[in-house]
Amino acid sequence: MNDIKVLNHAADNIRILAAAAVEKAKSGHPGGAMGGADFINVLYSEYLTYDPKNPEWVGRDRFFLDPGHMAPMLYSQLCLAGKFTLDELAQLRQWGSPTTGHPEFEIARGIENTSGPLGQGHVFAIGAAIAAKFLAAHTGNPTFAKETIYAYISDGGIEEEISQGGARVASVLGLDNLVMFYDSNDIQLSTETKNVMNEDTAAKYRALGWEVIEINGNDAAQIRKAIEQAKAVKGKPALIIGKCIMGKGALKDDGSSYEANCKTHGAPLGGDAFKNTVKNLGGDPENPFQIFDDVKELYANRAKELEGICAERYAEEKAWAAANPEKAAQQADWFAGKAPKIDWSKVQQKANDATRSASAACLSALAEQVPNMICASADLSNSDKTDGFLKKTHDLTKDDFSGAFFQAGVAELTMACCCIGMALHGGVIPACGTFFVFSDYMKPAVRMAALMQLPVKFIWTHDAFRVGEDGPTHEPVEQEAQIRLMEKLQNHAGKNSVLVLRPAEAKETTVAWAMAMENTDTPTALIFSRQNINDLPEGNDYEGARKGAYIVAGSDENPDVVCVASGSEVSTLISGAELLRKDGVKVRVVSVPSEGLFRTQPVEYQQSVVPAGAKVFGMTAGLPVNLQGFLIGADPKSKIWGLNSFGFSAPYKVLDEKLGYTAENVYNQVKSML
Ligand SMILES: Cc1ncc(C[n+]2csc(CCOP(=O)(O)OP(=O)(O)O)c2C)c(N)n1
Ligand SMILES: [Mg+2]
Repeated sequence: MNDIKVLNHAADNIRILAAAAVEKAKSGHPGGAMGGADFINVLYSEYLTYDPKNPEWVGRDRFFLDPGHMAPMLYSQLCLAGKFTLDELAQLRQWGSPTTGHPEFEIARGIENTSGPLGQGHVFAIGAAIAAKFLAAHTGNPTFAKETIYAYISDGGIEEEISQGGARVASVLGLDNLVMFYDSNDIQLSTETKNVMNEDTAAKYRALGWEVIEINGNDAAQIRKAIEQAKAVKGKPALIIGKCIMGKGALKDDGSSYEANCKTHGAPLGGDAFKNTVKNLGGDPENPFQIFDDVKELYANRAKELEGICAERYAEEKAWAAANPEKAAQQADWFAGKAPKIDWSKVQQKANDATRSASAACLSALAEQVPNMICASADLSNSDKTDGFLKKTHDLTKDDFSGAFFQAGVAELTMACCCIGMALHGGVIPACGTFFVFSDYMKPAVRMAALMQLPVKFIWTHDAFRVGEDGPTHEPVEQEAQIRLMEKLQNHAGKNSVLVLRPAEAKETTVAWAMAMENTDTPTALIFSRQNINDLPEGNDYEGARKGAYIVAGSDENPDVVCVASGSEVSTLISGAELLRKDGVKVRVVSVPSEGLFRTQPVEYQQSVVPAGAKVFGMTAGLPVNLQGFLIGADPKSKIWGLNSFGFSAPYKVLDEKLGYTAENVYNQVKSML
């Protein structure tokens, strides 16, 4: 067992490094990092099981830092563990440096995730814990049952509403592989915590079914004991509430205490205060970027210890792999993130079906053919038709993770963050469904998935105002425009950050799902109709959807007008085209499941679908902006028929009539352009 004095010295070392990095950057958050140093040091020097030589090891423990602003603490810790150099730490927040502000994830460097948006990060950890349980049940590899997922949460994360959803899910699923540390330092960005929160957090989590352990979060012996206790808990998640001192060891320029002070939350300690603090913590203010000798030894010893621990775990894994060669090969593919092989010919679409039902047919095949897929719904499985998946499997439950359906309850952001956490864990393919209008509740998570290039599948049904009878609150109008903005935004790799697909009808839905499953490096959003939609004409080449937009079968050569739409509006255009043809108007109909994808095609292809100077008529059940890209370079008479307002309520056929989503209106609008 390590000497407590050495542990304290190491924690002081982390405090010095974190404060120094922020001081050098002239920006950042030293206070919380200094308070949490004792916990992270005990965790890394004695408990966190990972292979320093093989960061991708699937059976490793994982540490998720919810308050991303405490990145200086994690970077400093990872310096002690040899994952970053002191020079790299000294480049905190600088252009091109590996020590960014709020890092996302970089497994090679030991960063599973830090969440900038408070609250999401610990729910990513909950998702990872679900993935570990799922993999334990579905592979039988004993390593997954030995994983512990550690989450670190702060006052901000506890206050965020998502913590309610996360705590509920973790409890109901009995995630005893989850240990969460709450850095309860009574201070937040602009106030003391007592000004905004008077709950009894321990009682709250106990009421939610968690094991709660309360300690002094700056006492290494208490931290050690608490982690032991938390790891031993069976059948429920554990929360360690550590009372921590914000800015522990910090002194002001006059030498008085700078502890428990809001000002240390988000600014360098500054000048003499910094120097006094470093001295107080036993460092050299002139040369603060140092690792003490006894701390080096502590981590060298831990590295040796880990070698032994990993060797034992690898031996177990090897024995399992030898006995289960097929499963072992499959597991390797799962963690490589390969697109699964799927026989789509097994999907038989019914004629003129709603695309949500067509999606159910695809999900049914996926449940049978993709054994590492987890599908979720926020209590809408029979409406969003994720029940197509559910009917072929069963719910994940506390005592049984052999199923593959995650009932998230009515908590869309929680559900999305759990799915992100599953993807961060690796080895599984998560998908989640709800009504499109509630994508609003999920947008912050979609953004994180997009930023981190995680292939989560978002299934959104009831795609337009045609849910009218439910009332205006349930009618998406601006949602498609919002989510399509993410198609215009590129990720670090220079790819559209989200693939957004709104297929025109049932068979195109199959292709959309195939594209979603083949897309392994960004999230995919799938937007489906509630109502039935007429099939596209015989002979349609659905593979065109892979280019984002394509000419629908039955289109005329040398058209007078090019009509563009996505989703069910494509079939409205086809009906309108029939009327126009009676008048001798030549019409081309273009289905555009994704304009973002279309814009990545060679210009020649784009021009072959919508030639420059063409008269274009677009129809969208969302804001006109959804299709306005097609007006660029088009004949000036071109126009988009869309919705510019919301607030209607009626059966959908009446709304179609009233709002102009009819063949007759297509006819009238196009005629007025010619
Ligand atoms: C969703 C979200 N809202 C607001 C912020 C801005 N912010 C960063 S830290 C913080 C408060 C942090 O308080 P606490 O979590 O207690 O951290 P400590 O001050 O103890 O370091 C806020 C409001 C954020 N990062 N995420
Ligand atoms: Mg705090």
